[in-house]
Amino acid sequence: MTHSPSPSSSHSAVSADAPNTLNHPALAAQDPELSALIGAEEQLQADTLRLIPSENYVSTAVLEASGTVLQNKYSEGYPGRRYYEGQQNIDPVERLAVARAKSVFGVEHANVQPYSGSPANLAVYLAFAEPGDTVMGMALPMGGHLTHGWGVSATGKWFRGVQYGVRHDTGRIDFDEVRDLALKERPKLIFCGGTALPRTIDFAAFAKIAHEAGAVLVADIAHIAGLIAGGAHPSPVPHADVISTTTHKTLRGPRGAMLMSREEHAKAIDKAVFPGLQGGPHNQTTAAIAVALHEASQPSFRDYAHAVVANAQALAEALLARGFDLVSGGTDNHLILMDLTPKDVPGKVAAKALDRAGIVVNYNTVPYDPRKPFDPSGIRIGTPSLTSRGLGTQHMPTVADWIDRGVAAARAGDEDALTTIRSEVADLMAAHPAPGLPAH
Ligand code: DSN
Repeated sequence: MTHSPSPSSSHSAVSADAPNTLNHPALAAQDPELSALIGAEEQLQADTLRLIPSENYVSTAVLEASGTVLQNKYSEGYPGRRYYEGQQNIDPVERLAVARAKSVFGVEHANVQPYSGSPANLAVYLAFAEPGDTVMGMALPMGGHLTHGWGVSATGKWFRGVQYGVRHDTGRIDFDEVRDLALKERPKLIFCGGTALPRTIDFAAFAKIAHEAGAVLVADIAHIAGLIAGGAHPSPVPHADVISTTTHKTLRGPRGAMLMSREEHAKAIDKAVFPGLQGGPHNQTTAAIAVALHEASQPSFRDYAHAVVANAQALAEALLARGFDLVSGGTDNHLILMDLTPKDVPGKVAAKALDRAGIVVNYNTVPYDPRKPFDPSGIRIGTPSLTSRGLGTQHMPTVADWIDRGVAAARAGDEDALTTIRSEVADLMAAHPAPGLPAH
């Protein structure tokens, strides 16, 4: 049996000029200004090649669950232990989401209430550390996340963050360096994972170091949760003490987050999320997480996760063939980090030009970047969204060609070339409608 890697879509043609308002008639009638903006965003998402690796297209079912009357209900507490009455339907919704998270990831405990990735990570600090404690994570410019103890974040201000990176020559983590730092600094928490890591995370190696240093290992799998659910990346279970993830990236759910662990940490995590950090959970998001987890448990999602990686690797090869410098030389997952220095174009200039060409990426620092974060040397791209539209490895040379021509046009200031690419992109996108977008 074959399975389509794309979730079901009711979408058909996407080429109308006027913003769509038919999908939300009440909003269109009551607030045409806002309705037009949403319609324009639907059109933009339909027509452009979205390469930001932390974005995706959710299914119509996930969108529907997000926009329900569950929005109207307060539910502080946990199923069976709420501070408000009227939880007859909310408790089963949250129990369903929790059960599905436990089943998809093979964990003993799941908390589906964190509002997003940063609050989820902050709850981990609250559960396992005291202000002023030392915590360790990958430095932001090396591919880590703000909440892994980086200085400008609350986690770097209220805790003492010590940071590891990747090697200059390989672009990969040096586990001897991580071990030396951990044994010297004895952090309470060690975070692995990040936002710009193109390579497989060796959870076992991190666990060995954390164990030796007496630290709690936190695997932040926000970027790769869908790949793990689909068997396209090794799982942090049973290596990590705590697993933190957002639900809206490769997992293809609503904007939300989860914390998972063994049973021994369940109480500490739950207490930290509520009442430690948050008030009432966003029940409409909990429901949509449950839907996404149901989708992630289907055989077609395995195909999707593997197709995301195959597409990223095919795209990396095609970019290397066009002379691009990829951090670490390629990718094992959904993400590619490109240093544009040899192309003589700053990352931000390239990102803005590609945006005008209908190719949406983000500018990004590369390890040891001599430029500033707001004007860095690189761009970051990924394949979760295009794979959700059903694009396959056969399309990746075309995508690489557009990026190549777009970067060259950015260097030359050739707006006509960008306009030509934009129309080629729109043609391919029209042939591969995105999930969740209404017919225009
Ligand atoms: N903003 C997310 C990303 O783009 O990777 C990380 O929080």
